[in-house]
Amino acid sequence: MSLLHTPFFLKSVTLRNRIGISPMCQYNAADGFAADWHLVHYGARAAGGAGLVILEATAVEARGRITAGDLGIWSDAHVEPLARVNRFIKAQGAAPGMQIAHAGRKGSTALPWKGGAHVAANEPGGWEIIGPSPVAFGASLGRVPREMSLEDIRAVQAAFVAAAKRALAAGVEWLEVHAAHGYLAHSFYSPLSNRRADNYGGVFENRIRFLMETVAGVRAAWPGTLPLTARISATDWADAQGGWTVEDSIDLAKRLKAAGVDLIDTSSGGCAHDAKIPAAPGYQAPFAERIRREAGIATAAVGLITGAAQAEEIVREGRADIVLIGRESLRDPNWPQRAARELRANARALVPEQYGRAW
Ligand code: FNR
Ligand code: 531
Repeated sequence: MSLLHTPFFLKSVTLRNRIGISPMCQYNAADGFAADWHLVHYGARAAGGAGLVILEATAVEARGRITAGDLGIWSDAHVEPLARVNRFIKAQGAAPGMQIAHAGRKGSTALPWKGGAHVAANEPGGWEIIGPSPVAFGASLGRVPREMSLEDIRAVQAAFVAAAKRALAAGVEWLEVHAAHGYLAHSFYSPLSNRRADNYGGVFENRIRFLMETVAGVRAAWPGTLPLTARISATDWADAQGGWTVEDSIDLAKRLKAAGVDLIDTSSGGCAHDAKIPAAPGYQAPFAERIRREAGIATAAVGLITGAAQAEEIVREGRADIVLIGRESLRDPNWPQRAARELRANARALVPEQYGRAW
């Protein structure tokens, strides 16, 4: 009996299986608007049998984008195009999720396939980047963010709250706050990027304050019946340099749980540009396991999960409640169906009627 292919219940949402599609930027939006690519891309993965499809980092304000191609939800006009995608995802039997995000000091960059370099504020497609402190991500990239004032902090937190309300209007049922990969919220809690002397910097409680206040605002705006999750970087992979550690993450997870977060999506890295990350199959699952056990909160495991048996073991061993598939789902949108067949679960149930004869 495949545990990977059993339902997962979180608040009022039921996932048909433990397989989610990890949020992955498509860099294909104009002014933040979802369009045909997003419908086809996310629709195909919902039709492919995933229990949950999490839309990519969706910027809460225009300057919160990584690139000019990022999705956004800073305007009411963004809602209907997103709702069109979410309606299709839901019609396929998957739960529509969304990650709301702010790139902070890692914003204003060229598309990855155009080199991904920083774009200066005064160049076309560039804008001023902001962060907790004037500390560049990767000195070589020469991009020093403007240190955020208290007004900036309040404005960005309000943008996250407004984004949550718009996400609800867009049919999102699973909302994830992006607090990983060196983006704004992570850059506040990591000592590597936060050098502030006010009560948003210094000791642990101060560095997590931006995230905790943002989560409190989002939780209050998001229906209590729907899941609210957070993606964190469990470690900066820079312990020797005084970076954020797994122990920090366990403490943070306990506080996020107390603040009403329902699941921790456990990734890592992104803040120390020169960190040596020992990437290997399922290399981040141990972080999900420790947080799940020691903070007593549901977790998602992500990172080089490509095989059905590998995913099954992560769930069966209680390392995480769900697995998120990233790049493998770009290679094979039908991965959940194939995993079901491999694990002798009901693959046919995951196949659209229109495609039934093929199976
Ligand atoms: C990503 N990743 C990512 N993560 C995130 O939190 N928000 C995002 O929008 C994106 N965007 C993105 C785009 C692309 C093209 C890739 C390849 C990755 C990270 C992704 O969700 C996942 O955590 C990692 O890729 C590791 O999982 P896999 O790909 O090894 O399964
Ligand atoms: C990949 C990445 C994964 C883990 C740590 C740092 C970087 N990124 C992350 C993405 C954008 C593109 C690729 C986001 O989190 C938005």
